[in-house]
Amino acid sequence: YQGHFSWEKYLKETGATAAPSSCFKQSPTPPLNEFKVGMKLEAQDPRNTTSTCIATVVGLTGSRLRLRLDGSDNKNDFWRLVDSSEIQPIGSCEKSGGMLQPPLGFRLNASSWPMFLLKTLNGAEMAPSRIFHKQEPPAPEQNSFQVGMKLEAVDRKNPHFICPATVGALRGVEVLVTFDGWRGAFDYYCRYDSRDIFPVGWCSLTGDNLQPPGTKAVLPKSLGTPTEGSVETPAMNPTPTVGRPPGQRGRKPGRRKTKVTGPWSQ
Ligand code: MLZ
Repeated sequence: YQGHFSWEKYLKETGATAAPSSCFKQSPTPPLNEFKVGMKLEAQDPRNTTSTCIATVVGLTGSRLRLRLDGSDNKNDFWRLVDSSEIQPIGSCEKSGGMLQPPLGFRLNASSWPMFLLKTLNGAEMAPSRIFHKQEPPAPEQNSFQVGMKLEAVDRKNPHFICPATVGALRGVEVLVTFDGWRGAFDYYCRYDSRDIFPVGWCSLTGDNLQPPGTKAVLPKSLGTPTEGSVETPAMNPTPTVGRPPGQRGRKPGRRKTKVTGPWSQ
């Protein structure tokens, strides 16, 4: 589902180019997602990466799984690509001589972990090994992103969202991911071979829901206000800001209630 956002129009509008798929550590065709809600598997605890835990698939979105660690709460869900090396079939840990661990923040007494493990696995639907992907795609040899290139990226503050983004800067093996229309509020640096960044068109191939850009455009300093260095671009803002009482202009990121579409909409 693509909402109403069209990369084709947006790239024209912004005069920008898409980062070539050779820049990314992603497979050229997104990996097939054959998981089902309710299936259990082994996953690294994202808050304690030396632990292998039991996780349940609580949602599916494109080539990604929404996972919840058994024995944890529902406030710490995390998302993984189906070809992530951080997930594996149940039994893998034991095969390699390891022990399944309780998740960080296990809601019961630690002494009840062995019994909890038995019960959680008893009669569980285990994700079959054949639906796991043998390995992650290879990482490109070097960071070949360039400032200004467009991409799709996981919003790490709202990891269920994948959003249109622009390379804002390069720092060795790192890339500054800036989210279009959000004035820097969600930006982050990641390695060029991060699994959280995707080529333009990824979501339309996986069926993941690509969010439209926000409505705040960061303009060159010479055009922005001296204090903020950023203003709203009328051309990109569907709601006129003139005529509204002062102090009510624009919105704070994170408070938007309604979906907005720009001139790049279909
Ligand atoms: N709840 C927020 C989400 C913002 C997501 C921004 N992603 C770059 C809002 O809709 O305001």
